[in-house]
Amino acid sequence: RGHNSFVLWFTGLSGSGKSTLASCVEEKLFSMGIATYVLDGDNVRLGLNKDLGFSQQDRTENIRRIGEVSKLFIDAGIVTLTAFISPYKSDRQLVRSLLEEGEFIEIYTKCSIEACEKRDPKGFYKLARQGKISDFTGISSPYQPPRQPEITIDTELQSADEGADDIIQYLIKHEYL
Ligand code: GGZ
Repeated sequence: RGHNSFVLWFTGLSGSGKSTLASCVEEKLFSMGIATYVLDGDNVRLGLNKDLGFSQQDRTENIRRIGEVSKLFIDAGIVTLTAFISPYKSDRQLVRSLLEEGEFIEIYTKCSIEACEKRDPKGFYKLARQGKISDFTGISSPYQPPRQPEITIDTELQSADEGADDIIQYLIKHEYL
C-alpha cells in the first residue's frame, strides 16, 4: 500500500483519551514527514455540524458527515485522524463501507466508565449525573464497543506516548508506513 492514505478512527467514551492519543500520533507522523489532519469536536461540531446535537439520529448524521469528510481528506492524500465517541457500531460500519479496503483503521480507546468519570476533564460526567446534561454517553446514552477493532489501546494501563508508539508500530507492521 505504501503511500496511500487512510483514516485512524478513534472511538471511545468521553474522557477515554481519543484526542490526546490522536494528537500524540499526529506529532509522531509529522516528525516522519507525513501530512496529517485531526478532525475532532472542536473543528467539526462547532462548524460543519453545528446543527447537530446528541440524539441518536444526530450522532448518526454527525458520524456520516465525518466519514464523508475523511474520504475527501484521504483522496487528498492526507492521513486523517478522527476523535469522536462514535458510539454506534452501525455508524462506524457505515464509514468503513464508504472507504476502500484497508483505509479505515478503527482504534478503540478502552477505558472503564469509572475511570472516565473520575478523570472528568470537562466536568461533563458530574453534570450528567445531576441530570443537567441529557443523553450523555455511558450514563444516559449507550456506547457500543467495537468487537474487532484493528487496534485497542487501554488508556488506563498505557500512557499516550506508549499507546501512540503501538499505533505507529501497527502501521509499520501492516505496511502503511
Ligand atoms: C456525549 C457530549 C454530550 C453528550 C456534550 N454525550 O469530552 P468531550 O465533551 O470533549 O467529548 C464529548 C463530545 C462528544 O461529541 P462527539 O461528536 O464525539 O459525539 S458522537 O460521536 O457521539 O456524535 C463531550 C461533549 O461532546 N458532549 N454533550 N450528551 N458527549
